[in-house]
Amino acid sequence: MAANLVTLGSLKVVSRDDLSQSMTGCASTSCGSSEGPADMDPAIWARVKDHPCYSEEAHHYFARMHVAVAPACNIQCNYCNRKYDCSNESRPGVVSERLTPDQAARKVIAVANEVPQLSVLGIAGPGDAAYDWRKTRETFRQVVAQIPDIKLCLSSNGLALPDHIDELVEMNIDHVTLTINMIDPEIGAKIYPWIFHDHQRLTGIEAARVLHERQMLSLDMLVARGILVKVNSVMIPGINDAHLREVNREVKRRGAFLHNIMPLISDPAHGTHFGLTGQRGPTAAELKALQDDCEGGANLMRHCRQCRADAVGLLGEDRGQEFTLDKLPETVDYDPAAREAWRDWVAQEREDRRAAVSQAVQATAAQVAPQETPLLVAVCTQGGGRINQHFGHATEFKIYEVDAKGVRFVTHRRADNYCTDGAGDDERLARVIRTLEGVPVVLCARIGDCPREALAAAGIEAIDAHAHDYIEPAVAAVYRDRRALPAALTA
Ligand code: CLF
Ligand code: SF4
Repeated sequence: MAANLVTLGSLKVVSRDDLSQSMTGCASTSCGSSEGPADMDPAIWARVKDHPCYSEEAHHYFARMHVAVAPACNIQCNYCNRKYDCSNESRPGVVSERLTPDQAARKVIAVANEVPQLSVLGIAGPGDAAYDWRKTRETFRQVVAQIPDIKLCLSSNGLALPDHIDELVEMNIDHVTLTINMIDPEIGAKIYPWIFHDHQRLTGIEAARVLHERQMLSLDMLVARGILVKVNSVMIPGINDAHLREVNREVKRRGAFLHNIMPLISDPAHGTHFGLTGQRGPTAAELKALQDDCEGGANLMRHCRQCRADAVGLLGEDRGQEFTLDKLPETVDYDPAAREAWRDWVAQEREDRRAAVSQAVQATAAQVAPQETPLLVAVCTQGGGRINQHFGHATEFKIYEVDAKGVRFVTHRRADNYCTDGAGDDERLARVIRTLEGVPVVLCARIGDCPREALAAAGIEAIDAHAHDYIEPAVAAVYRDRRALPAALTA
């Protein structure tokens, strides 16, 4: 690769030549690990390594897209109102346009040609992918006929899923998300006003009991067939927040691969029951406390972005507006070249990154006392596992925690980008500073003097000396700078 910057899709990445220089520069730095091949069975790793939701590491490199082909739903959740016309909202159930399976297949192929990071096609509504099964099945069938290596993923409330389990297996659907918010129907009755099952509409405790039984049946059937199951739970303070610990234990016992505890999104403007009745969502601290409390149970996903049902791109970015129906060609043929080149590049990149991480872990363990307190570090990145975004362009910050044991991804925090049309916006900067509360360091590819000074005045150090380095080694280097023992004590 001759050029310093390689452009693959919309993502600019540093070339391998520059990588070596960058590695030399940070060879003594490093970090801890996201889950990777060292942390799991190789056969499982092979199935999740390119799935941005099932592997935190993969979400730096690979993209998912959702196609909104399944509008019908068989239950009502008190946090859901499926709107179709708001392209600015990012939350499950919201889409700009519904698609037929034919339109969806055309869109997937157009995206695959333009977004080489694409590895997963998910159907996550805007209703229930298993209830609206004929459209889900037809979409998957058409796409796989043209892109055989794309991973198929679906999301369901579990009520109708047992009816289609054999077809799921036949279609090689390897990843299924079940939304399970309770294992106690008394609690379920506060979340679900009704369900439609077996030609009947059920309400109250009876509805929640049937839903619970079908969800457990779905989980058991999927696990028995070797399909990887991620359980999504919506954390609803005062209703199921404490109960989700039991949910975590139970889904682990039954063989779920991952548990993703998400915050309730509740706003009267969304028109949901919870929004209109003042039910609040959890604070970031409440969510983290619950997630931390569940450590040791089912493995937790912490990098979920609560995607729209028509999201396109890396998690945290949404390129859906580039691929609306009016912009799609009438006919499109799949060209695998870009996706193949991307996977080759990622394979090499992963090896380099792991070597850097390993060195960094050793350096940190050797130089920092184990009892040193952890440090939170915010990172500006546009993917690729590198610090490669200007501070002013960041619309979210990835938050890492580092101590002598390593570097761990904790969460992301959203913010409005400080720079718009080439100029900084002081009000936005004030909001960014509030977003970074409790995080004393931000790493970015570049930052101007004004925002750097404003951050410093708020007690946040902005560092751009690690531009284009791997994230974890850079985070570890910052930690060592702050916490390393005097050299005489480590000799
Ligand atoms: Fe889509 Fe869900 Fe498949 Fe991912 S999303 S169907 S598992 S491909 Fe991912 Fe989005 Fe979170 Fe879902 S970040 S909302 S967990
Ligand atoms: Fe909405 Fe999904 Fe609940 Fe159906 S299952 S009501 S689509 S959130």
